[in-house]
Amino acid sequence: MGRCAGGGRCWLVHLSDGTTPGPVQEWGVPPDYATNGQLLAGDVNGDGLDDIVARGTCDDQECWLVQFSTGAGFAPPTPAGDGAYFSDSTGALGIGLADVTGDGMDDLVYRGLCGQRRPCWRVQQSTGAGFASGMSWGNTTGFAASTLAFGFRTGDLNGDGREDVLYRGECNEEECWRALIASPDNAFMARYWGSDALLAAAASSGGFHTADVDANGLSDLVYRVDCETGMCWDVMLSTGTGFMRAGSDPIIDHVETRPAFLKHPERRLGTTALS
Ligand SMILES: [Ca+2]
Ligand SMILES: [Ca+2]
Ligand SMILES: [Ca+2]
Ligand SMILES: [Ca+2]
Repeated sequence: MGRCAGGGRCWLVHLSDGTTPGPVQEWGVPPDYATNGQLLAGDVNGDGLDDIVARGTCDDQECWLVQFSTGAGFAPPTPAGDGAYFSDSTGALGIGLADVTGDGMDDLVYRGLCGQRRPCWRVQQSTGAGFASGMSWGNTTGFAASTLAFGFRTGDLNGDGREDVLYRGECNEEECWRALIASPDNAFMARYWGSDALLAAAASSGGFHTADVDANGLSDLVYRVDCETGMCWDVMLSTGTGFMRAGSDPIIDHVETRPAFLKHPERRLGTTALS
C-alpha cells in the first residue's frame, strides 16, 4: 500500500517476470480497514488470481472485505460475510487464508470461538463470492510458549490437496511441530510432524514459513537462522508424515535460491507469472 501518483492511498504492485520485480503499477484504492485487521492475500474465488481480504466496516459493523483481482488491478472492496468470533489468541496466532477444503478457493481459518463461546479452530469456507458462516473444525491445542511467539502457518503438508495448519507446540511434554491435517469431514486431525528445529535462533528474523521448496506437492518448512557466513535458510522437507532435514548439511546457504514465500507461487497475479 502506498501513495498514488495523483495523491491518496493506492495499491502499488510490482509484477514479477519470474526473477525480478517489474516497474510499479497502481492497482486500485484500499478500503478503510479495521484497526485490528490483518491483510491477507489468497484466491477467494478460485480464478487463479490472488485477492486481498481484510477486516473492515460494512454499515457501521465490522465485516470481511474482499478485493478481487481482475488481473490488472483490484476491484473495489465488497462485503464478504461476517460471523467472525475471535478469541484472545486470534491476534497472536494470526489468521490464515488457505484452501482447507480443497476446492480451489481459499477459506478463512483462525483460532476463534465456537458454540457457547468455547475456543475452537474456526473455519469460514469460501463461497466464491465471500465466506460462509464459521464452523468448528475441532479444538486441538497442544500449545507451547513458542506457539504464541511464532503463530501458525498453512500449507498442504501431506499433499492431498487440502491445506493444513502448522505450528510449534508440545507433544508428550516436548516441543514439536504440530500439524493439523485438514480432513474431508471438515475437521482437523492433530499429527506429530517432527521435533527438530533451530527455530529459537530465528525468533528475531521473522519466524517460520511454509513453501514447497522441492516442488513435490508437499509444503516444507523454512526459516532463517544464524550461520558462519551470516544468515542462512534452514529447510525441513515434508515427507507426507513429518519433516526431515534437507540433505546432510543442515543449512541451505544459497540466498539466490531463496524460496518465494508466496502462498501460490505458481499462480498469476496479473499478466506475468509470479515465482
Ligand atoms: Ca481470485
Ligand atoms: Ca476452499
Ligand atoms: Ca493436506
Ligand atoms: Ca516439498
